Amino acid sequence: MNEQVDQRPTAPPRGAAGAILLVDDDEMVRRALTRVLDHAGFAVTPAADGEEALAALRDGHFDVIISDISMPGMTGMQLLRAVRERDLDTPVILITGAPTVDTAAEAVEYGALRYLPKPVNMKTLVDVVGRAVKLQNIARLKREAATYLGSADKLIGDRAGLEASFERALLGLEMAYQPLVDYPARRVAAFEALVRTKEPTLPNPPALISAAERLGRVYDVGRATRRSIAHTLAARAPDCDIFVNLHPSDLFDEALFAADAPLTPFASGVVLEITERASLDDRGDLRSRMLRLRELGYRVAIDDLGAGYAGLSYFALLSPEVVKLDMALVRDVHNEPIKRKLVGSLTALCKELGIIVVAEGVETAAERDTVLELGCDLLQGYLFARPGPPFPEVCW
Ligand code: G
Ligand code: MN
Repeated sequence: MNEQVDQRPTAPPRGAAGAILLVDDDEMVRRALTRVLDHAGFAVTPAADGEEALAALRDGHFDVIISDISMPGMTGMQLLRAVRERDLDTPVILITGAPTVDTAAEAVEYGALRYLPKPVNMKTLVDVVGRAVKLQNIARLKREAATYLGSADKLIGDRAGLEASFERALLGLEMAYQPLVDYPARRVAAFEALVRTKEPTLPNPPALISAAERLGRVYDVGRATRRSIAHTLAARAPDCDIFVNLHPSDLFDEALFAADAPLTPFASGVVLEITERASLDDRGDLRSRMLRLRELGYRVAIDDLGAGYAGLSYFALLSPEVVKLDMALVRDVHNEPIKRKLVGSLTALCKELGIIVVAEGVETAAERDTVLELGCDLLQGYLFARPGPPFPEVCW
């Protein structure tokens, strides 16, 4: 354990980096980890077993829980389940002396943020815990945002004729493009491709997606839009990225990954947007799928941040390069102190994690100036251009 001495970062004020609950039945491990985390500025509460941990959780707030998996009495996995019954957000990091693929998979399935083998590399631990504290802060702000904005409407459609409407809509799909601008540089950084339909019964993307979900045809929409986008891609400026919306379940469509898939040749210029409005159910291999997308050259954005109900697992699993703040957060941000604070804090935290922040739905100069002042990197909205045929001019 001597290695840890050299790896201690310069110490911030005691406890300022976050409150950690550390659960391990091995006193030596408890002491060693506490010492390192304490030096890194975390306030550590040690617990010798699951019961003690749950008692500590009843009494206090913790930003992150670190737990051994195999302990007498309650296991780390059982503790994780008990924690999740009451709280969906607090990141849990599990550590184990006997790592297996099965326990790793189970840990992630139950919502552990990370799974670390013993002996724990102290630098990794400090990094992972620091990141987890930030994710926990993002989760808390997101919940505040969702509460403040009210939850999105649920779409209710009529089953009759849905299939026929859907087929017509699919045949008449078109893509509209809207610029994302680097305003200070007066530069178009990217275009988002937005699906449009000519079918009056399914007039907008949410209606189309909802129909596709009910018919089990979500992949068909994704494949059709990606085909259409690929036709347009060659016509864009070379340094201009394209943002493409994916339904979370498209991540499980093998057609997305194929070498001859329409977007594959353009992957390094494509950012895949995954909305927070729909739930992302990990079918077990999402991590490896995300890796495959990165290997193909894609980057990933979380879309509509603040509007969805997605938990931390979104961030942990997707590791986005970009986040797009929901336009409800941007609307009147200059007049609403709570929105201003949420946008400022979310932007600052994301940027600390190296994530590019896009403000969506910018409609006025006042909104533009405020989101720029709050640190957003790229701006999108009617103020600059409405979505249109490739490629709309920007109104600076
Ligand atoms: O969920 P997603 O962010 O992909 O959807 C963006 C939607 O918002 C598109 O349908 C687009 O037409 C719309 N949109 C884009 N810019 C603005 C804007 O400035 N104001 C409003 N109200 N809608 C916008
Ligand atoms: Mn989008």
